Amino acid sequence: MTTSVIDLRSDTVTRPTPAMLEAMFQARVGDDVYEEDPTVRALEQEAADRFGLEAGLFCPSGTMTNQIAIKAHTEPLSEVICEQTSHIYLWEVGGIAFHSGASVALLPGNRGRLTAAQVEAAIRPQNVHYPTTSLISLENTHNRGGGSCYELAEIGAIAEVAQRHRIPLHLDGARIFNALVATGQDAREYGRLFDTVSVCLSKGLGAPVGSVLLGSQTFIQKTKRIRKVMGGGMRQAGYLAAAGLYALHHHVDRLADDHRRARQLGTALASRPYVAEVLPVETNLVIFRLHDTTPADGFLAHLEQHGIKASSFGPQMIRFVTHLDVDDAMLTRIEEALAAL
Ligand code: TLP
Repeated sequence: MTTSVIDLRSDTVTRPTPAMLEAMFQARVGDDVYEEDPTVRALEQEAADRFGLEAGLFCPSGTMTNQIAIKAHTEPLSEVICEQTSHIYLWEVGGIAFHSGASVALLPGNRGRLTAAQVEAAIRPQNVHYPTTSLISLENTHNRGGGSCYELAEIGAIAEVAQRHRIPLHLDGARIFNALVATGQDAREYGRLFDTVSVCLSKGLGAPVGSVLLGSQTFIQKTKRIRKVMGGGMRQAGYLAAAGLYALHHHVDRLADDHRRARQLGTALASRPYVAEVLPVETNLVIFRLHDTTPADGFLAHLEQHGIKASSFGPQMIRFVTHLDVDDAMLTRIEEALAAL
């Protein structure tokens, strides 16, 4: 009997469902650099409307939407305030320095979340020795924080600080739909509080490729040149946008299943003697620390023998991610493998 591999490394690993593939095959397409792809336009507008923002820009990746936003909001000799483990700083190859020539003010978060007081204290006073603070960036859900979600009230307080100091506020919302489903918050509240929002379609939503950057009409117009110079101007991208539209229509509510399965895995892990700590499970990411007596390499090798892939997330830290391609039968197999160690 062959058993399928269970891939818990990321929610980026999903493959399109047959229905999503069918939607892609049926897409009406054109050359998007000429702004003639009707499906890309439909996706950009629908994503913008959901957040109550004016316009959208379809890009190949979340790294690109974040880095384009940072480039458009900042200038050299300025600084971005963000959390010290945020994706834009930790996992985007130093892109803030490379693309924007900007500095970063790194703040320690509570599982990735910042407070308004922390942000306000990090805003630079006018002084020739300092860069100017040009952008505040938050991440929700927070990846390194274990899929943690912000309270809307805290974001509101940070947005108030940003507005008072006339500093734009960007959201890395790679997993914003996970946050919305887990908390019951309204996407339009995010559009009210943030100047720009990056939304990924190829994480929990299950599209093969793509992210959308949302903002005002003027801002998005400006970002088109930046996307072009980064090589992100795509042609008949409607085939990909169709997958994104399908995901928005069919894969949002089901994120609750991923969250339930992640909680179940969190509980199973907490009961294992070799697990020292499991971060609170709020969405689809489960981050846990192994006792020093169980080396992470050996633990991952044990899982591999059971056909399970997971990733190391720092010394003795492991991340499990639930997604569209992890079902309840697989959960049983994972629990058996954990019990067998
Ligand atoms: N995150 C990936 C890895 O890069 C770590 C993952 O497996 O979680 N923002 C956040 C919060 C992300 O988690 C990611 C991807 C991105 C942006 C970048 O998205 P892509 O991979 O589309 O460039």
